[in-house]
Amino acid sequence: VQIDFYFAPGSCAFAGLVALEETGLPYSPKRLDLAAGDQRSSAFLGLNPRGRVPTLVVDGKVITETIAVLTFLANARPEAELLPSGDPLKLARAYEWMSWFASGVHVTIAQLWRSGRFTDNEAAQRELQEAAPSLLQKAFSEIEARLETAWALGDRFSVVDPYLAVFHRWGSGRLAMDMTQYPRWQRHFDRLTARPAAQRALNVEQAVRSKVDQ
Ligand SMILES: N[C@@H](CCC(=O)N[C@@H](CS)C(=O)NCC(=O)O)C(=O)O
Repeated sequence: VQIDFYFAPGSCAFAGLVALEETGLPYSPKRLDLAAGDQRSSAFLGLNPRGRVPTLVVDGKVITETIAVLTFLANARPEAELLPSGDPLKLARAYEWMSWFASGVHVTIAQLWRSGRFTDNEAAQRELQEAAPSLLQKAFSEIEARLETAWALGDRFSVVDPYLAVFHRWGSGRLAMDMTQYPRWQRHFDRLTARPAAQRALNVEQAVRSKVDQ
C-alpha cells in the first residue's frame, strides 16, 4: 500500500499525522506551505479541490476531511483500536466530539483567522473576528468540563485525542491563550504528546518546518 499524507506543520493535519504514526503504517509525508499558497497549486487542487490539509492518498484513492481521514486510519489498523469497536455509545461519543470539532470549534477558528472565507465585506469580516474569542472561550470551557477521564472517550486512547490536541496547540500558540485555565485539558495534552507516536509526529513536523504555520 502506498500512502501519501499531505499536511502542514501546526495545522489540523496534526490529528491525522499522530493517527498515522499510531497505526505504524509506512507513509510518505508531503508538506504543504500554507502561507506560500501550496494548497492552491493546480497539482494539489487536482487531489483536493477544496485546497485543504489533511489529504490522504491511499493507492491513488484520495481521502479528504479530518473525520474521514481518522476513520480510515482507525479501520486500516483495527487491532490498534483507535476508534471503539463493539460499543455503539462510545463510538457515538467519538463522532460527537469529532463532528463538533470539525463543524463547530474549527469553524470558529476560521471565523477568526480566515474570515475572508465567509464574506468579502471587510466590516463583516471584522465582526466575525470580534465575535470569535468569546465563542472559543465557551468551546474551550466545554472541552475542559467534558474531559473527565484520561482520554476523551475514557481510559483508552482514540483518534479523538490528537484532534483535541490540535486546538490546544492553537490556544497556547497563535491564540496566546492562558491554557492553565484548562488544567484537565493541559494534562490531556501532556499525556498525548508523551506518546511515542505523537513524538514521531512532532519530529516529522519539525523536520519540514521552515517557519511557523497555522
Ligand atoms: N473540514 C476540514 C478543514 C480542513 C482545513 O481547513 N484545513 C486548513 C488547515 S487547519 C487548511 O488546509 N487551510 C488552508 C487554506 O484555507 O487555504 C477538515 O476537517 O479536514
